[in-house]
Amino acid sequence: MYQDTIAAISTPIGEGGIGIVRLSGTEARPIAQRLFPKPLADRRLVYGHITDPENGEVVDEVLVAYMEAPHTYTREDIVEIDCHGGPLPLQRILELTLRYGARLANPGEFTLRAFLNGRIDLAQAESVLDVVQAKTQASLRLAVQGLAGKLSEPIKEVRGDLMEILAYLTARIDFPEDEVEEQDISEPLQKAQLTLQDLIANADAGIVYRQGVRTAIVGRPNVGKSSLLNRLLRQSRAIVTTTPGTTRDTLEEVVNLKGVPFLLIDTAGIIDSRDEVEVLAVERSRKAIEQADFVLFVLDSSEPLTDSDKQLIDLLAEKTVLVAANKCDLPPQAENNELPWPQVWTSALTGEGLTDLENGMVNSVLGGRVITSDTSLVTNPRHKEALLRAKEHLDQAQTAIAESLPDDFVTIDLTAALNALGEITGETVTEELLETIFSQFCIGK
Ligand SMILES: Nc1nc2c(ncn2[C@@H]2O[C@H](COP(=O)(O)OP(=O)(O)OP(=O)(O)O)[C@@H](O)[C@H]2O)c(=O)[nH]1
Ligand SMILES: [Mg+2]
Repeated sequence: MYQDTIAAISTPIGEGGIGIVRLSGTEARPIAQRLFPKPLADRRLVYGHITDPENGEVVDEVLVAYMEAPHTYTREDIVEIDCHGGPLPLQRILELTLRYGARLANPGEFTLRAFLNGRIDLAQAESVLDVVQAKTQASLRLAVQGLAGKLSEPIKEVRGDLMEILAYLTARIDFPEDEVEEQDISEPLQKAQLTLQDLIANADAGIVYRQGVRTAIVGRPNVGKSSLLNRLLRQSRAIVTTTPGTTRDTLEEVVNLKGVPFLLIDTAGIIDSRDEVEVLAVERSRKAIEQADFVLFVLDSSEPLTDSDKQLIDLLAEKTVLVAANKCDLPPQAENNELPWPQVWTSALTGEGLTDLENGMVNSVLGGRVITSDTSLVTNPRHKEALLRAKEHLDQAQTAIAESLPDDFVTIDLTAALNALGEITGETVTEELLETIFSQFCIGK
């Protein structure tokens, strides 16, 4: 089924120093040799020229590497043609490989083959994309650990333990009591529950590292939202003036705070308004709040709370919020302290409190969890969801045991838990799920 040979341009579109056309499959080498007649040896880089066999025209000067199966990215024969990194040489070489029998690869198909041929599991395959898309050093480190199979290890261990319990219960159902030696299953089950619980507890932090945090900076006009954004970015990105209503268009910038990628969204100050442009701007701010994972609510600490502030507070009810009581260089107003969220004092003017602000933001989104350099975390919402399902089934199995229900009740839940875990590592996975996962890759990966 996966015997056809695929080809794709594996480097980004555009101009670059080099570009790579990659081939994978049993015909990879014969196809390459049609365009590149010099002998290819396993894992040798050979210098020469790609020529069009039809007219003998030289297409580009190249280096060609042949890697023999099974010790390759896909576990199939692979040929990589390094040519000059321009759209034309890459396109011409790709076309020639297609002319001589290769098929254009689907998105992520090289990695899909690595999975289907058993070189990596599904979680590792997904980590490939995380490595490519990593936003900070910390997210890269977690992705590389995932690629190395660090996340899959505990999951495979739990699956192994559950399979043993299941085998024992099945034997007990199939054979008369006295033929199967009594075993305690509650304890190994509890161990599995704890492992899953640990993974789930840290998953939100992991997801934050992988995906970043959409952060809306909101507050009424003129409190210093844009000034704080500039401080966090350490550059004058947003326009700051003494006139309320300066920011009208939403502005987005990424900043890395302690390895956590924050996508900062500066919004227009919210105030009731009849001016048409301002009404639009306010609408955009509301949307920004709705879509945000996290809200930085900026107040002017030198003034009492106004109706606009209170109106905003109502919009923030369901959100994770950090309050920045800004303009703390001016004489304070005591009554600002009654808000139901953590608060830091800042001055965008002097820079005071900026470290507190950054720490506060990181703590708010990581829930105070400390991530050491060798922690490996669940970083993918799909994995977290499957873990939650698996955990729920284990809880039910444990209840069935406690209530001395017949073994079948336990085995049904154990099987369901096994399947849920198998969706993470790929032992139990549907065509649709594979399709969804690999369609996120680009062609050539
Ligand atoms: N004293 C003092 N002034 C500040 C501070 N932060 C901002 N300002 C001043 O407040 C005014 C408004 O700042 P902006 O950053 O434009 O405020 P904003 O919330 O983005 O305003 P809009 O875009 O109009 O909603 C400017 O004159 C800033 O220099 C601060 O911490 N202390
Ligand atoms: Mg502004």
